[in-house]
Amino acid sequence: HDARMAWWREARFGMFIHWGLYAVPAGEWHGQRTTHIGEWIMNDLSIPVADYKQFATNFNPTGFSAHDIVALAKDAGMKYIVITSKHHDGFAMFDSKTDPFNIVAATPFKKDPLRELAEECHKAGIRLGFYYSQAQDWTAPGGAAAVRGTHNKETGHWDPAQDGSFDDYLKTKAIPQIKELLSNYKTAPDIIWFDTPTSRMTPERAAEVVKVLNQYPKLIWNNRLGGGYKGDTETPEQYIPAQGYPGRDWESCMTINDTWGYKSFDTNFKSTETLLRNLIDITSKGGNYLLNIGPDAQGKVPEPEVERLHAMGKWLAVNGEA
Ligand code: JFZ
Repeated sequence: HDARMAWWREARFGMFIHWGLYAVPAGEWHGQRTTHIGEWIMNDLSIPVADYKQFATNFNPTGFSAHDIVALAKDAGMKYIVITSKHHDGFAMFDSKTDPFNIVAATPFKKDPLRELAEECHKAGIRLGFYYSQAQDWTAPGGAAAVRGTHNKETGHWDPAQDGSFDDYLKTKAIPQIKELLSNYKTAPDIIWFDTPTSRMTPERAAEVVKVLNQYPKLIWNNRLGGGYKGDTETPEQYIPAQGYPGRDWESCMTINDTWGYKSFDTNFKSTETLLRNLIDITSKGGNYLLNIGPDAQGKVPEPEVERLHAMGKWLAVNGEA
């Protein structure tokens, strides 16, 4: 157990990347701007499944460079990257034979950015993790949706196309895609980062996922699988626990502005000074800092984010410990 966590404990600083189809609307749909985080736009504006899927026909992120992103992480002093392989919208950012709603099969881009990222990370000695939304899936029939607003009080759904059996969704989409993520690339990912289990992820269902995870003895996974599983890491979100988590590994994940997924009009970027203070505060309490960037629909990292990461790296080069 400890040997498996050794690299993670030394890492201290990682890059979270929220990148997906939501970068196309970038916070705005039919003239309406979401007031919430960008990657939730489908849910917050009740976008029908068919309309949301249409975004894929316009998703051609030719500006994406895995090389540049890994170089940016490295320059910032980050030791690992966790990228959204599928967020709550159900769109897979990887080559999936399980489901055609993915970046290779459904977009003009036709390439697998996670493959490129895995290769660049491997070359650069940067560890790689895949975020996977195991329970919420707003475009797959039977996928869960957190119950919000005017949506169905029991299922959270807002479109009949979302209706279906959660067990079927789990068996025919989520678990097969988790297997793909673990086996598609030359090396298995170092981390699977689950999120928002919802009440659907019962102990029995979560156990089916754990069976798969257990085939990868080096794999690290977080505390958001559900079903009572504690996982390897605590994941305080947007805050720094005053005392850390005695006896537990933990990682504060934070946005660099006020959204995870790209929103064209969110310019509320934290200062480099604030970001450095967060890093120092977190690491002094024994945790890791997972700081988010949100590439746009071209695959480009917003310039204010690039600037801040370089500035952090510069400060660390002078004042930090290698
Ligand atoms: C979740 C996602 O819904 C969100 O889109 C983003 O990916 C974020 C990293 O994770 O949001 C959460 C999850 C957990 C908490 C808050 C927001 N929490 O425990 O307070």
